[in-house]
Amino acid sequence: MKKILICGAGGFIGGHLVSHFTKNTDFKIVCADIKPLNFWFQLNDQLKNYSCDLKDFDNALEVTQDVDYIYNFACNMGGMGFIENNKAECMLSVLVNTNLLRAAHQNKCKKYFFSSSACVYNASKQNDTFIKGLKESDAYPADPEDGYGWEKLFSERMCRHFMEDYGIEVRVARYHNIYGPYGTYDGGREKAPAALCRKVIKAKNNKDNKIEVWGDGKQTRTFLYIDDCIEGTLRLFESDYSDPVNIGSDEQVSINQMIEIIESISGTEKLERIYQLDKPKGVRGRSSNNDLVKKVLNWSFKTKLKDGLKKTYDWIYVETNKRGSNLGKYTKS
Ligand code: GDC
Repeated sequence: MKKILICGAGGFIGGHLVSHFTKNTDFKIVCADIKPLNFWFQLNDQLKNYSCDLKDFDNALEVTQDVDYIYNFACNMGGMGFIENNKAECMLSVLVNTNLLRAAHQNKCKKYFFSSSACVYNASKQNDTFIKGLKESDAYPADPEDGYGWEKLFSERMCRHFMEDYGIEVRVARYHNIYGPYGTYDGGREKAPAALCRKVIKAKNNKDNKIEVWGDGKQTRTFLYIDDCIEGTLRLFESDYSDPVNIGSDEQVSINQMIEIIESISGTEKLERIYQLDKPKGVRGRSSNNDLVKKVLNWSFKTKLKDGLKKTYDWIYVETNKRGSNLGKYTKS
């Protein structure tokens, strides 16, 4: 039986992948995450679960023992509020990926998946709202998001060189703002879909009729629902395509448009928007070009933003109304 290691298994995407594999597979699954086990979003206590820091090479060596395939989602990350204010912490994730690649080589693992990000793309191509989708080649000449984006771009290249020099098969996905249930929705690391669902729920519960929005709300993004992300990730892993590829939706919306969708899901009146121009905004416009992923993986997203947001909103609604929930509260790096 082949053995798969999922690093970052206590986080959002890693947790969903573990859940997928435990329902649908004959593989033996091993999980690792820096967080204490009680902070994992989806913990399966039937599996071997390591709570350890992969910035330490000895830990990387231990968790990769007898492993055939590795999925690496482990990094210090979050939405704009986190990555803009924690650049050194984000860049230190380079140690996780580097240690895992070295350990994979030493322990003769066969295939390695790296979760990269749309934050690798050249900033000058993202200065307008409603831009054309970013093609994979738009990562160069390099001018990625400061801190977090540089780490992702560097680690992509580290993967490539481990493949060229040591023969480890690598797969690299550039994720475009993945959202859905069992992810962070408060505490400072949350991305816009979860943050705005939480804010609308709070406004509704408190009947205060207004929400705070970072920036002027005209900035655009594409958001990919977690189930589509997992499907694209699996398809990429099984493919023979080893260069980085976008895993994203191309349903580009402004933040204001996303708020309208969330308002209609919540059944509230139009809320007054307090635009906070001094908050972290990131690039002005970002969208995924999906020509390459369609060609090499025959993959496309299926979930419309309004449908994915409904599932996300409903989950956050229940979570925020639960007492004593720890979900989304993990802030230690
Ligand atoms: O945080 P994020 O989802 O990350 O923000 C998208 C836009 O939404 C930003 O312009 C932000 O200012 C705006 N925004 C408005 N209100 C709020 O309450 C809010 N909270 C948040 N968080 N944002 C708000 C992300 C990275 C990820 C990942 C993806 C890949 O950048 O943070 O780590 O790599 O990109 O696509 P975003 O899309 O800028």
